[in-house]
Amino acid sequence: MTNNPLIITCAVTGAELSKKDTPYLPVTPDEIANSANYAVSEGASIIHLHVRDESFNPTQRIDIFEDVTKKIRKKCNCIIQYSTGGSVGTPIEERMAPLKLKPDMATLSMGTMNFAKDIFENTEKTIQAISTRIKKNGILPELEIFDFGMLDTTKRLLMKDIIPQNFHINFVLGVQGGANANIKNLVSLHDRLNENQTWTVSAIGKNQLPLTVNAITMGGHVRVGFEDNIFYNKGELATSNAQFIKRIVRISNELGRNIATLSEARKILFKN
Ligand code: KMH
Ligand code: ZN
Repeated sequence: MTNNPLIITCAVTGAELSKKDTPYLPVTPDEIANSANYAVSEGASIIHLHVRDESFNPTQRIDIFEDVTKKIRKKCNCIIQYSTGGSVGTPIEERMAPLKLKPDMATLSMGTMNFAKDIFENTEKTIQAISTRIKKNGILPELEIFDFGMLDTTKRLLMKDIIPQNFHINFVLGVQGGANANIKNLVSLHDRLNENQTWTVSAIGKNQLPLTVNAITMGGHVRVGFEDNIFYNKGELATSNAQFIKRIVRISNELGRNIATLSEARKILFKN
């Protein structure tokens, strides 16, 4: 077991679900900020942020990101990580627009893939454009690795100086079109990282719990929340994001791994 404290990310709402999937999904600015605050109060230190417009559809509108960010900052201290993936089909300029607000972190997806029935487009040109914007605004990128080849792309683009040297990795496993969410895949992906590389696992649906628990024992970090999973147990909807955080905190403590405070999380990720 590692003595590296566990950083918990909460992916509060995502871009793919609606209240039809679960009535507990936060979609208004107040709901998202309250849900983030509750998650942070239970032990999350990173909030992975997507926002919704007035019709509750996913949007990358700057004014809404600004509003939600202000609301979260008023309620609690945490690392705010903006999505640059948006939802499938969001034009690239829109995806990057909120980076102007200089969040602490932002996602950078490392390749084009099938995403359920759609295509999530991240050509080298797109990756370079988002990465340039991330660098320009002094933001720490979290590289979203949905499949094995995306780690090869990461190495290649690092050599070409297209992505910054300091980044966090998130293995997002179980999206239809990407690598399956199983322990063999997690271990193989992890084996390919440099020794000091920080990483998180996100797993879709019922695999969220087993994969995050494995990451705790492997020295990685975890992401939980409605973006990836809406069920607390089989057939039982979670009623809040905080419910997932509480469970991870309890399990991690039982396994003898402390939860990172915000300043510990900052030190681990930002190396300062
Ligand atoms: N909504 C997905 C298409 C990210 O946040 O950058 C992309 C996604 C990754 O959620
Ligand atoms: Zn996301």
